[in-house]
Amino acid sequence: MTDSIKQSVFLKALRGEKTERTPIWLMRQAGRYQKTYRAIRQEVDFLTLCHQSDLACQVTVDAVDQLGVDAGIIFADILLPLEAMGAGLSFAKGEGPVLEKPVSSPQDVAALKSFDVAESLGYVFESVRLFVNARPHTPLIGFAGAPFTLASYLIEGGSSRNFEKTKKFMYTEPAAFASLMDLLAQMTVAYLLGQSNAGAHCLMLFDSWVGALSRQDFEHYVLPHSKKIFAALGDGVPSIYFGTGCGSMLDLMALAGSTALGVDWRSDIKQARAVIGPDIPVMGNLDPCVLFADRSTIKSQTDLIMQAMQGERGHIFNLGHGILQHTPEDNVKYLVDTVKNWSPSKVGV
Ligand code: 1CP
Repeated sequence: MTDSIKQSVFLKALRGEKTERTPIWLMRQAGRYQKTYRAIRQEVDFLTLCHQSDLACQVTVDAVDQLGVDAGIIFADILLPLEAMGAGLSFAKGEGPVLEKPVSSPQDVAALKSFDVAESLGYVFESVRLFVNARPHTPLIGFAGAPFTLASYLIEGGSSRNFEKTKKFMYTEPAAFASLMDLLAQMTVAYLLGQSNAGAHCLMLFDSWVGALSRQDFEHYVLPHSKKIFAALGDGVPSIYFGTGCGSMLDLMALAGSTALGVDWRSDIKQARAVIGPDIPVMGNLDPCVLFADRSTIKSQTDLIMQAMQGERGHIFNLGHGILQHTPEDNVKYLVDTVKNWSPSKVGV
């Protein structure tokens, strides 16, 4: 790792060190809200874009260059490993993901392939290597989906609102559910370590839908697997654990062993920090829908978060979830500039 990366505001904040300003990057900073991304997507479909390392690197670089953010996140998707497991992934036009062979029985779990990550997902490692060469002074985040969130796509066969099938399977087939979570956890560790070996400077675990569970169920069915993952990643590379709707379980998530925690906009960031404790850096947490508002609203909502975290070490600014498709591009850039130039004296200006 170069010295400029080690001393970057992003990695310093992840170490809980004092920084000259608050670092910022944005979940889904590369995506359909961008003109350049849409132009590339006119030519290739989404999975092809993920599979072609040079293109995936290009959209990662475009987001970093256009926004001036403090970290890149490699362009990929949490569902790619499910494709490698033989679940049959496709993206129907204008709709969400479709898994052609959903898991609905213990036999289906037993039939899932464990696989060699380098062979099946080597194209993601190559995208990482290409980015690190292209932007040697920009920290890069590698990522994976967490077992519960991946299991929900496998069991539901796609996106879901209430996770009925997932929870039914979890409650009625606890042994098969646990072995599914185990398999996903093992695969996730290999996949994340592959990304850090390829040069990623930070690893993020997206447990986007775990907030659908009660506290008790999170603790019983999920937390042991998250703990195993972060323990296996070791201390060599910093990590971020993120979920949405997790306000009632942040104290439990803090036990998983990640370096930092991401929180969504439903939580008050200062209260979240109080629950998590001062030693775990916190990432967040502007409502992505604020970016549909006028600039004075974006500024005042940003001020609230910045003021709440003023003087605190270990804050990384982000949205509380990914940038939405129809977000005005200029507003995203305005947010990044606002955070980078923020000072207490400019509040309300
Ligand atoms: O048509 C398109 O171009 C596809 C839109 C798109 C994009 C831009 C999808 C489909 N995935 C992505 C990229 C992506 N996905 C990134 C890129 C890096 C960046 O942040 O810039 C990342 C980190 C993800 C991760 C991801 N994919 C998550 C976890 C984060 C989150 O949003 O909670 C999830 C849940 C997915 C699943 C997914 N991928 C795409 C869709 C439409 C969905 C389904 C979301 C749902 O179930 O509601």
